[in-house]
Formats: sequence, C-alpha cells, structure tokens
Amino acid sequence: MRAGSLRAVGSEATRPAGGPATAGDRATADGRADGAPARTVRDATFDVLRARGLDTIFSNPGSTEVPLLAGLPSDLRFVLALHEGSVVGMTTGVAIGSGAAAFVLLHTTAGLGNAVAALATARVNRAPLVVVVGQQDRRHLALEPFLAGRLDGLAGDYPVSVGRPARAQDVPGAIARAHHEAVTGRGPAIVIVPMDDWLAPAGEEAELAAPDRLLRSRAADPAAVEELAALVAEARSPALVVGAGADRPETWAALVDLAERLGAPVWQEAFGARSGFPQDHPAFAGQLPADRPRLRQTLAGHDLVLAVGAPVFRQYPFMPGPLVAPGTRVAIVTDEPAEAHRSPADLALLADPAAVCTALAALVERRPGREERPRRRRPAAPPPPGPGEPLRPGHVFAALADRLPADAIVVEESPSSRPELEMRLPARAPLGFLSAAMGGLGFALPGATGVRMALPDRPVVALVGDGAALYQVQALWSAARYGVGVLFVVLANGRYAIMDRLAERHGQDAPWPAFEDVRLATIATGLGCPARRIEDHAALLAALDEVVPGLAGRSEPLLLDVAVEADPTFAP
Ligand SMILES: Cc1ncc(C[n+]2csc(CCOP(=O)(O)OP(=O)(O)O)c2C)c(N)n1
Ligand SMILES: [Mg+2]
Repeated sequence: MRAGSLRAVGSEATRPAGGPATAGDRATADGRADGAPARTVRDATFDVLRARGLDTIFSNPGSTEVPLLAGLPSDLRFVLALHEGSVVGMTTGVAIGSGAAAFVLLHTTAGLGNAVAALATARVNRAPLVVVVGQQDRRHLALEPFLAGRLDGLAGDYPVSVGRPARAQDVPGAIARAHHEAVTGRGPAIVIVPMDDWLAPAGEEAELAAPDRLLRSRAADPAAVEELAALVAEARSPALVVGAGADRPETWAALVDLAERLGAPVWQEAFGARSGFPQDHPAFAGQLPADRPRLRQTLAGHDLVLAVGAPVFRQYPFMPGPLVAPGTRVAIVTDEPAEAHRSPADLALLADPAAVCTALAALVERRPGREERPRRRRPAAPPPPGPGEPLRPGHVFAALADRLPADAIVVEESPSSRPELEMRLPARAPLGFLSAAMGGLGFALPGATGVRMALPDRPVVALVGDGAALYQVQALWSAARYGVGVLFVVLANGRYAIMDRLAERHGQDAPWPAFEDVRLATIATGLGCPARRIEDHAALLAALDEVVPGLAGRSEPLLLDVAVEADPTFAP
C-alpha cells in the first residue's frame, strides 16, 4: 500500500535537476577522517524506516538535522513544507489517507514548538505519526549551546510517547518502537535525537528493541457482542450515533446492515472529524445538535442509543441538563480507550467497531415494516443571487453538490458555514468528509494536500474560511511544488464571521476588525499556487464546470478565492 502511495511526490520532483547523486545508503559524507565508514546509526535508522514503509521524510529542517539529511539515499524522499504546522498537517493528511503511519522530522525547540497545535490535531484526529525532533550535540548539551532544545514536555501530553534514547546506538530501536506506539496509540510518537548520534557507529550489538511486525487483533469477543445484542433486542426504538471512529469501509457496511435490520435512524456526532455512515442512505438522520437541550430533544423517544466510533456525546457550547432523557439507555462501541472510559453509558464495549457491528448485525432480528422513507430531506439549492446580490456559502456548496463525484473527499474548515456545508454536501464514500477534530484552525490546507498525496486518484476539495486559510497558508507552496491536485475553495467573507456571531450572542461588541482587504488569490499566486478570484455566480459555476470533471486527474492545485457574504446566523 505504501509503495507508490505518494505518487504525487516523485523522487525526481524532490531533488533539484542536476543535484548531487547519492552513493546509496552509506554515509560517505559523514565528516570523519578515519577512513572507511562503519555502519552508522543513520544507516541503521534508514533501514528501520525502509522496513516500515516510512519512505518519505516530511520536514522543515535546521542545522541539527543536517547530519541526517545531507546526502539522503535516493530511495528515501524528502518533502519540504515552509512551516512546521504545515509539515505536521500535511503528514497527518498522508497518515489519514493511507491508513498507515507517516514520518516527520522537526527542528529542536523552534520546530517542535511551531508544530504543537498540529500535533494535538493529529492526536485528536487519531493519525499515527513518527516524529523525530532534532537536538543539539550531546557532547555540549549541558552548556546550553545555541539551538539547545528544552524539548521534554514541550508538546504536553498530546504525543502518545516521547522517546529519549540513552545512547546513540539506541536511536534506531527507539524509532522502531515509536512506529508501534504511534499505530497502537493513534497519534504522534516523538523521538528526540541529538545531532551527533546520526554519524555514531551503529555498534556490534545492533538488535532493535522492537518486534519486526506487530499484529493487532481485531476480533470481537462473542460474549461481549452477545451482551450488547441483548441490550439491542430489548429496545423498542433504538437509534444509532456514529462518529469519526466508524469511518472505515467495513464499519460503514456493517452499520448499514445494522440500521436496515433495526429500522433505526443513524445520527452523525456533532462536530465529528469524519463521517461514520453514508450520508445519502435513507437511514441517515443528520448531524446531532451540539448542545444538551437540543440533543435530548433529538434523541427523545429512543429507549436505546448505540454510539459507534463516537463518544457519548460530543458537545460544543455547555448547557445544563442531562445528555439524554431519563429512561434512555446508552451503549458505546469504540476502539479508543479514552473515549470508552469517559462516556457516561450503561455499557461500553472497547473493541474494533467494524468487527463488533458485523457480529451484532448477524445477531439482531430484522424488524419489518419500520421506517423506510428518507429520514432527512436535503434542502433545495438556494435561488441564484439576483443582480447586485452577493454570493453566499450556500451557493458554493450547492454548486459543488451538483458536480462532485461520490468519491470526493471534502476537507472542511469553514467555521461559520459548517452546518450548511454538512447539510448540502453529504459524505457518500468513506473518508468523504474530513476536518480537524479539535477545532484548531490551520489543518485544511496542509491536511488536504497530504490526503491527496496519499490518495492521488480521489478528488479532494478543501472548503476553507478566509480566516482559517491564513493559519497555514504556506502549505499552498508545498501543494504546488509537489504537484498535488487539490481544489482549495476559500469562502472569502472578509472576517471571522463565526466570532462576530458569537459576540452578538454575547450581547457585546467585538473588538476584532474585519479584514476585507485580504486577497487569498494574491497570496496563493505569490506562493506559486494557481489561483482565481471569483466575484459572482456565473463565474463560480463556470470555474467549477471547468475544474471539477478533471479533479481526479489534476496534477497541480488550484485556489478559488470566492467572495461571499457572511451568514447572518450560526446555530450548530
Ligand atoms: C489556531 C486557532 N486560532 C484561533 C481559533 C479561534 N477561531 C475559531 S473560528 C475563527 C474564525 C474563522 O474565520 P474564517 O475561517 O474566516 O471563517 P468564518 O467564521 O468567517 O466562516 C477563529 C479565529 C482557532 N479555532 N484556531
Ligand atoms: Mg471568514
């Protein structure tokens, strides 16, 4: 799967034409004057990366990484992003798109510090990343030289692990373990490596303190599934709630079977990072409201709510009261321990959701005569703006809904218009919807770029607020440099509309100004990314008619900077 999975990042594109050919994987330029180079820690590390399919290094490097990178063997690729938030965002997209771990290299305190928010997003989005952080030379670290990093704890507890190899010779094993830790813990696993370690001899006893292969069992325990099935069988009117943890083809198939047998509605968790169910299926009932009163109201009448791959229950604004009405029982199936541990539920099953749902569907009896008409009607497209009237986000989403193929991946970062986006652009294939799970802006541009690098045959569209686009805007340079064919659509309302709406709700004036003078199309062009400014409906439709049919085969990004009016309401 990994080999060739980053086709958009061909090695010839990563090396300047006529650049130095490398002498295989020997560190000949190792700076030592004592003759033939012995096998180095660097050599052993490259073998660890090769054996694990970590053949691309995503980085923004500095001097502490030069001993590792100079003369990089030609079978390893290097991908540059111009800020560490973009490095990690892009790698997160690659890991999500490929379903496998991806490798990041950061530069001491400055690099790790810049990356922390993106690492937090990777953790909450459950993306396995192996993150090597370069450090100053061990031999004078105690003197706090220039660039010495105080790296311990800098990323808080967002990493799933932080490795500090005791000796240079322990570095390859620490990176092999970090790979296992990242995959098991589904997040970034950090290894801190002082710069002098790379060219140290690998040593005689070079075995890795890590298994070559680690198999994780996905089988569901039949006794546990039977207990869950009994709960479902007792329920008069069950409902399903799905979340990001159910976004796998096998889980979708099992949930469709289960929903059809039960005649149950299927709700998507509020503010989910990924879709847990085909949103064009008649059983799909929509996104759950993000506050308790409306959540209770929505789920009222169901005596059992089964959450799959979603916590119980994801909220946004706090409102008092219970999550569900008295008498509603709640069960959760998740493979994320923290999600199981914190969910107020009658029964939590910590196991692979696909395996559990497949086994559960086989145990529950089909309930004939239940609801078969669609649970949710999609809104009609908004009427086109009249002469002199502005475009609204709904026009953009409706135009895309008419044109995007079912396998399109929509990467969302359009805060004030997210509810309308979710209503108008249903996820119709696994990974059809992706957003930053924790709400930190700056994921969509690099994230969409990374997803498309990993899945070069799927159309990828990022729908991004103009404010959001500015947090990691330099990711557009990487998309252009590496020929990544994402369509970036900026909803340019010239302000932080969501913040304005929240301030209004607060009954107070907002002290932050608008920024109507910002032009994302100009910035994109300055970063080498083709871009157009769109000011009216006819131009929008013409651009989409031209671009969308070729999206799957695009080999360069395009940014459409679409002038829209800020929506006057926001009620997630
Ligand atoms: C890194 C980061 N900084 C600040 C915020 C707070 N924040 C949330 S939405 C928002 C404004 C988004 O503006 P824009 O992308 O233009 O979307 P609009 O509200 O206009 O739809 C801000 C500043 C955040 N979520 N993440
Ligand atoms: Mg805006």
